[in-house]
Amino acid sequence: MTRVVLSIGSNVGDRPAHLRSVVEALGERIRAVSPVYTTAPWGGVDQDDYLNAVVVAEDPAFDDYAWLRFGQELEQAAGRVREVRWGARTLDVDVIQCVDHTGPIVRDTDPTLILPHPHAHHRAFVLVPWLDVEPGARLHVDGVPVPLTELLASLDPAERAGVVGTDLFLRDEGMRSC
Ligand code: PH2
Ligand code: MG
Ligand code: MG
Repeated sequence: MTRVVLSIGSNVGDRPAHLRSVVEALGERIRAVSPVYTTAPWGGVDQDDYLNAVVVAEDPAFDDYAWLRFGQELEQAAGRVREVRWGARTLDVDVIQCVDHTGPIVRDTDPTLILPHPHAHHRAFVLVPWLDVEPGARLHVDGVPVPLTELLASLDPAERAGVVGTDLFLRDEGMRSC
């Protein structure tokens, strides 16, 4: 059993539909879905604004690599082509944190999966929606668990100002209350 925090983003094509495809694929495994934000592109590549959200999910049979593969399959299904690092994409599914019975999994030697996500702590587009659904959450930075509120407070205000709420929902009517 693992509990995962996924950051999902899209800045090409039908952005809400791409994000919804993740929620649909998770189905009953979803524990929380954040509001959707429109976010200024992070990483220095000139591109359109993203829609971003955070999803928390649990699966009794998944380890961290299974979540990675799950995300990659959905990225492929959304027609994603891997080209420019931090460039435009139909769908990006990033494993931010994965907790098993021992606590948050730490991986720092496998370039295909670094955990916790090495850039999460300086990305307002991850921290803001994650805080919405898990206000008490902490993220390990250099091995030390730090409350998300502290991480967010230490960001450049401009970074945070680039993350703006929308009235989009990722879950259909019947799922909103769960
Ligand atoms: N993803 C990136 C690069 N830059 N910027 C925003 N605002 N949102 C993203 O999801 C994003 C990004 C590549 O992973
Ligand atoms: Mg990413
Ligand atoms: Mg990614």
